[in-house]
Amino acid sequence: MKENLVVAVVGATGAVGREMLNTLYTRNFPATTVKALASSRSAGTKVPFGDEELLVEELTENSFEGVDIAIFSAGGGTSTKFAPYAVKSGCIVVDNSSAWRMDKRCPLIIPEVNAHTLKEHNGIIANPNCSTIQMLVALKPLHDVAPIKRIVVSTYQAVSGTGQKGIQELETQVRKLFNGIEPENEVYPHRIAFNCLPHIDVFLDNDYTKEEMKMVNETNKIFEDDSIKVTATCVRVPVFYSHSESINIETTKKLTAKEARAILAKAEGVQLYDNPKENMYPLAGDAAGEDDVFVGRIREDESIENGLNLWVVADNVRKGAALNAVQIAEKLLEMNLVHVKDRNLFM
Ligand code: NAP
Ligand code: 3JN
Repeated sequence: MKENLVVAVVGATGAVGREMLNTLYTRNFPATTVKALASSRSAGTKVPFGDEELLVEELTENSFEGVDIAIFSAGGGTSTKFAPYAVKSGCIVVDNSSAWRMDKRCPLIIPEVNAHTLKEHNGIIANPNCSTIQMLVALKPLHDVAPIKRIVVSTYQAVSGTGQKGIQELETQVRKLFNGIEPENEVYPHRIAFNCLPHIDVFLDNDYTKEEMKMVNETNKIFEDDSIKVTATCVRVPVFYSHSESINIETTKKLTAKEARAILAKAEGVQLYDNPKENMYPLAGDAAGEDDVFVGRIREDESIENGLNLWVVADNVRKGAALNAVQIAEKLLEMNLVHVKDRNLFM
């Protein structure tokens, strides 16, 4: 393993960046130096790192000199512009945005699902969308036993998926409503407090949202199979942390609910939480702050021959973003892959 490892967190002041620092610290990631980078707006401020604080520096094209691994969560525009400079400096990028996810040169990684494709990396490794990550952590062990033909998913996504401003908007609206004041909407197109919005990210020409199509395209890339049919409806709900998903799968051979439970009980990164008679099923409130993906409500779909329904919940900021990214960085170390083959590939 490389000695004196230097890690940078780009977007360190954001909801994901802060969780990334927390995750690096609590998992004892073997970095000798951690750099906190953000825009000029927050340069000079401090962010917590365990018992210490890190001084936030402004992200520039020269920020990556001497940095081994940079974990980006500062939006697609920042990743598109700055990840190539990082690679040019010999730094490996783990990117949380959608900027590089569908680029053929960039592996799209969920460590429990497709870590083997990490060895093909060219300097930029993409972290999938949070909704894709939790869905595929739960489905991969089933797919290995009974290959999946079709997925129908509806999501119930927490406001932390929109970052600090989403959290703030829900809190402000709830406070105002309880004080008899009609709140304004600044972040979402409609009131999110006491409401559900079937609208995450922008609408595309096919009337799906970009978030919905991310789930489709990322699933095909990660499962390395474009023949798997996926259709998604993504909904923002007034929950602070953890996305919930209702997932229906059609498999190529029969998998009973009992068999599925037995498979998921042993699966890496999964906690089976499925005892309806005791009112036991995964809840957003319980998954918040946890690392695992929780699965319950497993039932055979009685409307088709080989189908299952599942309810899947995970902390979107942790497994959906920060934790998955740090796990990718851990795998890079474990697989001895902390080197860039061609520094100019993305310039
Ligand atoms: P957030 O709370 O709004 O934080 C945004 C962060 O990006 C802040 O640290 C901000 O720094 C920084 N930033 C913005 N523009 C910048 C620039 N030009 N140069 C340098 N830093 C800049 O958002 P978040 O929830 O943490 O999400 C951040 C990004 O992570 C998202 O845009 C998305 O791409 C990705 N994300 C991915 C997932 C996933 O599903 N895997 C989930 C959530 C988010 P300042 O303090 O200086 O403004
Ligand atoms: O809304 C959510 O729950 C997840 C949001 C993810 C997100 C937010 C802003 C920009 C992304 C993402 O990861 O796909 C992006 C992006 O396109 O980078």
